[in-house]
Amino acid sequence: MTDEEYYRAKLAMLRKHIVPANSVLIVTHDYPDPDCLAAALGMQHLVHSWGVDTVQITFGGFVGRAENRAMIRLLGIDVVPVMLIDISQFDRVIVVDSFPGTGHVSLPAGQKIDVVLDHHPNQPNAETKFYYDIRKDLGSTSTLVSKYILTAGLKIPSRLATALFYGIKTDTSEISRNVSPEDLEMYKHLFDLIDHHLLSQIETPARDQEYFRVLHKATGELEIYDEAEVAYTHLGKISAPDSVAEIADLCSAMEGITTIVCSGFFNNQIFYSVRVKNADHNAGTIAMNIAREQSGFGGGHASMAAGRIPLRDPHADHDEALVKFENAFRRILDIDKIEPETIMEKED
Ligand SMILES: [Mn+2]
Repeated sequence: MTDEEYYRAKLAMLRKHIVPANSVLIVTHDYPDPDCLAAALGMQHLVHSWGVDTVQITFGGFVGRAENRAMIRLLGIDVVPVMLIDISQFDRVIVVDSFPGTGHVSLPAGQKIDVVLDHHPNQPNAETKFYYDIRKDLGSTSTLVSKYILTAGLKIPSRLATALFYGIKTDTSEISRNVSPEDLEMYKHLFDLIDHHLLSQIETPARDQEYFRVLHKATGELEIYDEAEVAYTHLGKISAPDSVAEIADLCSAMEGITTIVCSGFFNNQIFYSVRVKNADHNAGTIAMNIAREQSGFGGGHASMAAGRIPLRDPHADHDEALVKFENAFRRILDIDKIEPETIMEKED
């Protein structure tokens, strides 16, 4: 089977699970990132082309990161928080860039889902009733959706191309992590279609003062475990959970560090992100093991992963839960015997 035949067959199957329908709801993961927003926008384009009138994009949580807010505003992506949506009004439900039941999609328990498109290492089981295309080999869901759109013979308007390109770009760290030949192929294809001026505006957005407060906190709290090449920082109470991903990304640039963990309190949970630049370690496994020990949710890719741990008693001492969390990841990373230095101490 050629690549084209493969995608034609996949597209036909996908279509069969969606049409006929008058209305389709596309759900991204909570606190959406560029990849899931772009994949949703692409699916909206595709599903519209099948004659479906209403195609609404929705998400749980909110959009924290300034780049992602700029993306929604500048590309005019019409999104509505899931709490404002009556899901029963939609004929079909599509989930993009995540897998139901992993704790990252805000849908009511027992909600019927028709289609799931994802590239995370999630495993459907015998209970799985929906149609899925899970491509663990791809660096982004945007790549998969771009392939579908092109296979359908549709034109990709500049606004959509910009979204999909940015989705691939961010999920693969500019074609440097988790890249498959198809990611590269779509990245190159989309490059000629995007609005470069808009993209640069999205990538350098205006930032609120909170961003700089978080940055200050992140630097002040930064602990370095030199011999293990690990850095850790705790942001305290944060006003948007994607801050932990943002700071973890930023710390990835640090010389001499290969593993970064960042945590913060949000909504009576510890949110955390893990980044790994060393092929001997796997961020997804680390995030999953932390979650497992702490009865939370976690997982992801080899180089970037995340999780959250609900605090059982919201009135209890947050510090106690944090100590437990920190002990868990220190044990998992085998750095519990190493005395860390803060970045400020290291100066003198
Ligand atoms: Mn993704």
